[in-house]
Amino acid sequence: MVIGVKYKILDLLTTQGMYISGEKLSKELGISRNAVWKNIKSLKKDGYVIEAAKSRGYRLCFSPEKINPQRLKAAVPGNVYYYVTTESTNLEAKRSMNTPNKSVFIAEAQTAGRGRLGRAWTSPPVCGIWMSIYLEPEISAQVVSQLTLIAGLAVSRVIPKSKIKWPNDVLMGGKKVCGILTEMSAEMDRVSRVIVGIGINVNNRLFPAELADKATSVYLESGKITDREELAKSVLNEFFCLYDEFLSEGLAPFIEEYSEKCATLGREVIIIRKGEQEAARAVGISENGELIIERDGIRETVHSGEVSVRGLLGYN
Ligand code: BT5
Repeated sequence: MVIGVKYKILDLLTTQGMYISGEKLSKELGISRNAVWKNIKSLKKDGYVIEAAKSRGYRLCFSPEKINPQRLKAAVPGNVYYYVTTESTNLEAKRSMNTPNKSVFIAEAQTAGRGRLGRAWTSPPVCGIWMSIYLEPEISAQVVSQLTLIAGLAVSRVIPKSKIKWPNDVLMGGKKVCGILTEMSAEMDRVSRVIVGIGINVNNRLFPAELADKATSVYLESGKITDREELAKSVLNEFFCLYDEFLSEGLAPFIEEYSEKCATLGREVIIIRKGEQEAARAVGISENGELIIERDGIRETVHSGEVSVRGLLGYN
């Protein structure tokens, strides 16, 4: 049996995260239906649980590389809530009740992973870190978006050779390896809960066609399989350490390091306001974590959501 084919089947099952027919697998890989079946059998022997349903095909239900929530707890001051599959860990954290501060919601797969502004986040099973950190900080609503920068810094400290694309992406080789979605609920400017969602592509070997030119994984950039549980632990240790310092000192102590890691600086950016686009140069990060831009010799700061960076992931 050709080892490569077996892992290609695993890639396809992992990337799709849903049923894929034997016919499609055989066509895509140029092998017979019988060879598909033999490889599936061999994957099952390795500990993968693959469900076969008549007329629908195969679906990956369990992979031996799963994260162990008890072990992850070592890096989490609150509770760990673990899901094999859920819609979105941000959603789970938001819906949760009586959750201790600094808890973590983590899933092997998300069926409706979310990005900003209603965009989708692709979260196939057992190859990434899809997690949300539940926080109850005593900070004003204006400061909450700074937690996105703190999370980005935590991730980029842990992933070698990574860069940050302001405000919420971590890049490797110029492509997106991690996205961050910070959400909050507040009453009268008093923040009651903040959810910092972090998605990291770790061992993904393939991406859907529409993401192929802008997404990457730690595996694709380093050529090495990474232990997701260890990586998640390192990110969480780093995050909670930065977070405590952030609560007492604010963002100021981190601006220098953030700026050094920030791939946005020195680039031409497009500012989008009320549908109008203007070009400017990104020159710095302010004490509040805003982007400082320069246009015709005049400097100003802009918030996230108003900026798109030319040459980095297109204009996305
Ligand atoms: C983000 O949004 O980058 C925030 C992503 C946050 C995901 C985490 S996973 C745990 C938690 N639970 C959730 O439901 N979400 C959080 P944004 O900047 O809007 O980027 C979204 C865009 O990135 C999409 O429109 C795609 O173009 C691209 N994209 C989608 N999935 C991707 C992936 N796995 N890797 C790289 N790029 C992706």
